[in-house]
Amino acid sequence: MAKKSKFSKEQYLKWYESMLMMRKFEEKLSQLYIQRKFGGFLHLYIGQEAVVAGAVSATRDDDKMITAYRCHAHPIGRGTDIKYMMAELFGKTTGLSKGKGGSMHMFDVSKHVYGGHGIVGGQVPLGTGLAYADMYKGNDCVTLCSMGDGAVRQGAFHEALNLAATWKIPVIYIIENNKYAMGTSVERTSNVTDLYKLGLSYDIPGEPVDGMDVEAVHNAIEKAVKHCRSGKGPYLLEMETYRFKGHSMSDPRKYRTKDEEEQYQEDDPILKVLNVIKKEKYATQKQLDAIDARIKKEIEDAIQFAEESPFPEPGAIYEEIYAEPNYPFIKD
Ligand SMILES: Cc1ncc(C[n+]2csc(CCOP(=O)(O)OP(=O)(O)O)c2C)c(N)n1
Ligand SMILES: [Mg+2]
Repeated sequence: MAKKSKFSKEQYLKWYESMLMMRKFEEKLSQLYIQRKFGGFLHLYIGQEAVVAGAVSATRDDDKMITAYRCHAHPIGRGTDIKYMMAELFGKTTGLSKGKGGSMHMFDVSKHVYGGHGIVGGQVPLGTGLAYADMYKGNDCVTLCSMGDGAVRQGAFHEALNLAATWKIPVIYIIENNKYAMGTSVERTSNVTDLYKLGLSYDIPGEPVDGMDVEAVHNAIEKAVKHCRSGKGPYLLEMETYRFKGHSMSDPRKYRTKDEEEQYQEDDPILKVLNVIKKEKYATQKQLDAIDARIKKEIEDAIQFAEESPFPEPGAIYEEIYAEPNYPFIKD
């Protein structure tokens, strides 16, 4: 008899709704972008949704998340209201960062999501610092610091890992290996293509994970969290995943074949979750249709909210550039 999954019906439905929202939200964004409803860059996470969904289910709400510019799924996974994200994309004052951040800088500190960073690898020392702050304050939070396969070739990544291991900082480095950095394959950037091994020279344990399978992601993060919370220092996970769309909206994808793309489409992480829901009869077709309709309506409402919101006054460009020093965690 097949082994029963340790995950409940509720967990499966939660994963499904959250991942479907990530997907539908971004599919809509790509239409809106082509219609020039907003500008700037747009990098879609489509195909990689299981990584965020599994990370969210295996962590506490007060554990921090930080990532690169492919950053719409992280706040959605944490439950950020998408109307504030849509307004951010539209450059409106009601956006998460008052319209000044845009697609690449989705921050929602109330949900412990710290962006959204455009400099490749820039978030790795920052994430290490977030985790260090928690350690300094004496709580047992961990930080999930995500990055792409391209970011691991940056010096800052290696410096951060060295410090985290030396000081036993509670940070989980999540390398989302989607096989390409823009159009450059992992193989073209280094002899070391097993990215989970990159922490080993700093004594950081690392593992490869099937990043297209939300259960596998959850289990791996759960194990890494246990390690970090118990004071053993950092952990590194290589999520093997794939982005179904181009690097950004202007990418003809000439560096990979149609065959390769189709092969990964068969591994769609949302379809896998849906198949379990159907097989285990966790929801009827009517209930699934209701989830679909709910998501569609929420997205339409978010667009309306964004369109009806005001643009910032021109002078706002000078506001919130510098912050007053405020170090609440420094003890006398
Ligand atoms: C320091 C720096 N160098 C170059 C770039 C240009 N750039 C933007 S995205 C990118 C590729 C990064 O790929 P990866 O880390 O694999 O992340 P993915 O886009 O696949 O999620 C590059 C080189 C940049 N933003 N920052
Ligand atoms: Mg990549």
